[in-house]
Order: sequence, then C-alpha cells, then structure tokens
Amino acid sequence: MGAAMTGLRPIAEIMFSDFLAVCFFGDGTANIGAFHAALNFSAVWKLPVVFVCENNFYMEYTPIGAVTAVEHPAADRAGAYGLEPVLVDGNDADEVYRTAMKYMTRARKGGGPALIEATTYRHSGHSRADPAKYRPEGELDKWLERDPIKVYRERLLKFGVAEATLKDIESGAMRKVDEATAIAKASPPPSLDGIDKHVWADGGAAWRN
Ligand SMILES: Cc1ncc(C[n+]2csc(CCOP(=O)(O)OP(=O)(O)O)c2C)c(N)n1
Ligand SMILES: [Mg+2]
Repeated sequence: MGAAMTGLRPIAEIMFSDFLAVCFFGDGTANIGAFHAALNFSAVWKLPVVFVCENNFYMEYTPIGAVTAVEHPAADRAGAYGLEPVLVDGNDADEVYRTAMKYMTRARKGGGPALIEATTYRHSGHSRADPAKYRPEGELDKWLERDPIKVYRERLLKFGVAEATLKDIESGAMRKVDEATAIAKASPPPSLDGIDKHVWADGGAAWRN
C-alpha cells in the first residue's frame, strides 16, 4: 500500500501540468484487458491521455467483427468508462486533425481522457509472410480509392495548391525517410541505460523500495 501511495505523487503532478500522452493502438487491442484497465484508471484519475484506436478492421488474420460483441470496438465501449463515443473517418486528415486538437486541448486543460476511434484500413497483410488472402474480393480496391494520402492530395489540388508544390512536399518527405534510414543503419545499437526512460513519470523505479 505504501508503495502504491508513493506512486500516486507523480500522477498528481502530471494532472496539474500541461503534459499529454497520446496512445495509439489497433482494433484488436480493444479486446484485451489492458485496454479496459487503462481506460478505467485514466477516467478515475482524469489523466491527460488521448487514446486513439486505429480500427483497420483486422487483427492478425481475424476480422475484428468476427470476435467482437459490438460494431465499434472502441467507441461502443467508451460509455463504460464515462467517456463519450468519438468516431472519426481515419482516412480524412482534416477530420482527424480537428478531432485530435479538440480532445488534446481539453485533456491539457484538465478535462480528462478521451477515446477516439478512427476508421481506416490495412492495405497489406499482418506481416511480410501474410498475403492477406482472407479478405473479401474487391475490399482492398475499394479502400485504396480512399487512401488518406490520395484523398488529401486531391483536396489540396482542389483548394488551389500547385501540383509542383505537392511534388516538392512528396520528394521532401521521401528524402527525410531516406536520411533517417541511413542514420539508423549507420548508428550503434542503443545503450541499455535508457531501457526504462519515459516508462515512469519520475524516470525510475523508486516506488518499488
Ligand atoms: C495479448 C496479446 N495477444 C496476441 C498477440 C499477438 N498479436 C500481435 S499483433 C496482433 C494483432 C493486433 O491487431 P490490432 O490491434 O488490430 O492491430 P493492427 O496490427 O491491425 O494495427 C496479435 C493478435 C499479442 N501481441 N498480445
Ligand atoms: Mg487492426
């Protein structure tokens, strides 16, 4: 009990600061216990956390609908933790941005956690070894039409952004990825000293003693 009480101190500090955690996970994750325990305590302690469920309709090989009692794995459970159900089109960058800003701002002001379910799609199998043959015929093609990058590119063109500007943004993004890949490949493995960094609010495991 003493250890648990000491553990509460950093949480109180976080509650009265403008710190914010944004936690991303998949639809399948919404069916495991850790999801429910985390939401419950975040709501009880009014923690500044925005939970974002990326509902891409598949777990490893299993369609989420085949193993879930509700239609929306995250949004339909929000009420159990006193949270409002928030469903967004995860392939619409503007809608995601507006929704994220609303709940991030509220959490930073002490308004407590939020749970956002963003509908999207997984364009490939779970891993390189998974050709994703279990998907219904035509499903992928339908979603590729609504690829978020394609949708946003078309919107920017419609708003009058020049094609050349979009090409510059795209080549700049590719360059950044290539540079980051080269740096990662050339870097030594990280040191073990950092293994618990950012795991606890106080930066260490003092609560155990
Ligand atoms: C508790 C637990 N059960 C099973 C697994 C094996 N596993 C790894 S990824 C995965 C699928 C996760 O699906 P989802 O949460 O929808 O994430 P996505 O890959 O679609 O983003 C599973 C079942 C695991 N890592 N942990
Ligand atoms: Mg998934």
